[in-house]
Amino acid sequence: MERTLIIIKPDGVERNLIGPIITRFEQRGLKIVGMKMLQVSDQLARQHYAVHEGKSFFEPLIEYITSAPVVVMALEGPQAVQAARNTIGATKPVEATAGSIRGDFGMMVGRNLVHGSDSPENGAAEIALWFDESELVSYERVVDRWILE
Ligand code: D4T
Repeated sequence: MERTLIIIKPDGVERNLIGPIITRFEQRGLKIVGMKMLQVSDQLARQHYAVHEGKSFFEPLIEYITSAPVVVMALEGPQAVQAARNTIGATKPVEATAGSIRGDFGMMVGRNLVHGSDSPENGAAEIALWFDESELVSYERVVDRWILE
């Protein structure tokens, strides 16, 4: 089973969209195997977005992700990375398909509400960065036979 890291960013929290955003992933069939709310430190933000260091949007991105609490989730499912990214929508909300989270709730790239890992490898690495192993759970859902073949 594949895992992906989802972050409901500060605008999602401040706009009271935690519930509606989690609902999208739950309805899709992805299984939540870790979830918590935290205030992101400057250090964690820089580690998470290290690949973007030096780009023009890097400092505003760090300021944004540390500006209010976030909710982070580890989600599990077959091709969880791709499924979650399709549910999230394109990076620029104006280009995101209607029906996706960004397409329904967002307007600007610097306020794009949600993060989702971009590969299975990054999913595993990001979950290890944001969660302690003891914060992740393993369980069977009775509905799984109606979601997974
Ligand atoms: P995240 O990583 O937040 O899920 O976004 P994406 O995977 O969809 O997009 P990304 O890694 O290319 O960008 C990371 C983060 O930087 C912001 N950003 C990006 C920005 O403010 N201006 C830009 O031009 C780009 C490309 C938005 C998401």
